Amino acid sequence: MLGPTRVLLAESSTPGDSIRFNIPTNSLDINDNMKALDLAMSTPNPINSWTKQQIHEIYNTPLMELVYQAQVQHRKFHNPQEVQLCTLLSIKTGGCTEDCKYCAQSSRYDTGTKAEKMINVDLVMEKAREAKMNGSTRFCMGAAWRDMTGRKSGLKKISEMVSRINNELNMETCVTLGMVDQKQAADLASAGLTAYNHNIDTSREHYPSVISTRTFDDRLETIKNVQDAGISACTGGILGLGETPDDHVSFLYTLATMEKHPESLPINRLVPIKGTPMESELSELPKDSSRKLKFEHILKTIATARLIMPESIIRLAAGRYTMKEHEQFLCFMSGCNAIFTGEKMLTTMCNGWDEDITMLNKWGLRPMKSFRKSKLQPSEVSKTESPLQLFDAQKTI
Ligand code: SAM
Ligand code: DTB
Ligand code: SF4
Repeated sequence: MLGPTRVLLAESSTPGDSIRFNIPTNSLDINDNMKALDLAMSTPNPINSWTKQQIHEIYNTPLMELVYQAQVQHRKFHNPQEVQLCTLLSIKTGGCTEDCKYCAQSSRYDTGTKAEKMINVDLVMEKAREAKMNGSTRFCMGAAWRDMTGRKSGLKKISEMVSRINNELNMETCVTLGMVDQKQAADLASAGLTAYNHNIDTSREHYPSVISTRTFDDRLETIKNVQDAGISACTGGILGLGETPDDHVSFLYTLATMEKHPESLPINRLVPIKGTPMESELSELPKDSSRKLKFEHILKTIATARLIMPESIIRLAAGRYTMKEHEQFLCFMSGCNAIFTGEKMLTTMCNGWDEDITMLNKWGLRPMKSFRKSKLQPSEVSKTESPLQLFDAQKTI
């Protein structure tokens, strides 16, 4: 039997023009000399030894080729018809001690978001049930906390929310509560938590310009604690914090060289919040500043992430409501396969379920089933239900 097929590009005399060969290889030992894009496209398993140079090379591939290859990669590792629908609920809003320059919930800035107490378990169950009725299979709960130190009763209540959502609704659960230590991560794992969201937010280099009250390495430690406890890491960041394309490469480098790639990778587009330092800094930048995020850089980041972390679920997160439908479509073409959908993000707007269901149906996409990440071959995909049939079936509990 032939080994894995390696797709090679033979350059012609016209720049950018290339002829494609499928060359069977029985060994991938020759990887060292391969072009980074060829390496990404030929690997049967995720690689975590990427260099910044390789990621830079992929990120700077001409956009049309980059998006095309990302879509091919996507189809090798995921069912191209499936999108994971996740709904978010803020269970403890505002009053946060941290100084994240972008955040509506920091008590340091006058953003109009008031500090509230943690909401009760019954209300959480009501919201989770509503999310399930609308096709979401993952329910994520967020709290405006720096960390879980001294929050024993909070952790107990959250563990109860997690196990009730798992057991009564059979939904996947995710929480984002700030930093956690090994014991807190183990407690959440015992409650049955599927995933923990903790973002690196941006590149190591740009990070100190955004947050001073906890370090980049603090973030990595929480992610390790979560993974060591057997919980999936949902780890990504925000684009549009005044970073440059090199920061995108470095941000992806940190994620792609983790011992285990994030199971889920949220890509937030900054929602500039009036009253935050980030909003005022960005509004002062000249129009043509290289620190202003361009839409094509969102696509390059998503497509590169898909190529170098092929198994991860890439989630289009905050700020999606600011994108036109064709822009969202391009994000999906580049390898996104998950969204937050529902009434609200934490404090900012979200695209509603009905609007999303209409959009996905129009594109021939359907919700991913709970606890299942299909890796069907395209030939098998056509045998599955139509998006509409499945959508309607899932709306009944
Ligand atoms: N307090 C916890 C923490 O910071 O880890 C959990 C909640 S926090 C709001 C979750 C993530 O939301 C942040 O790490 C950041 O990536 C994202 N986020 C917060 N405000 C945002 C904004 N205005 N625009 C885009 N993303 C934002
Ligand atoms: C993530 O990366 N994005 C979500 C989720 N993880 C918890 C949160 C986005 C919050 C956006 C700002 C807000 O709504 O306040
Ligand atoms: Fe607090 Fe999280 Fe907002 Fe930072 S991002 S201020 S830690 S709620």
